[in-house]
Amino acid sequence: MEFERSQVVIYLEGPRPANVDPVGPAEFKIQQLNRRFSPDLLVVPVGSKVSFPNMDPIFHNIFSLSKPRPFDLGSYDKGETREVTFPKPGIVDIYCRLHPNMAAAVVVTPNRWYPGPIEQGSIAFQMYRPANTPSLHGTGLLDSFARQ
Ligand SMILES: [Cu+2]
Repeated sequence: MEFERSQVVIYLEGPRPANVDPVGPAEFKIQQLNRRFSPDLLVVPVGSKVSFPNMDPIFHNIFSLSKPRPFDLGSYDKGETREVTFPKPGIVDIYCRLHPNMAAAVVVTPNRWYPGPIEQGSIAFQMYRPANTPSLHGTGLLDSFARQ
């Protein structure tokens, strides 16, 4: 199998079963650094909050037109940060109005069962499973998202 994409995200579909230890949404960060998003691919469970600190000595204006979570953070300067919460699963493409070469994506998963982005050539996959949970007997659908 030849990978056409450099990064692939794989996760299990479906809501968290009621008997599984609840792991709530978490907080994440995408920096604007050297006129790039860092990281430029982020996987978060639904409900998570992502902050977008500007580390550059120039303004950035981050926005998305993606259906799960359209937003526009406006222009802001070095040292400032703004936040976005992602209440729906889906893929959110993120850009900067001031720098058309800047692009990132946030993959919002319906649960926490994902291994994070997989580097090119790697097929290894470890499913996240909280402690004290019954084994999950493969009833979930695999979904994936690839980005160049
Ligand atoms: Cu910018």
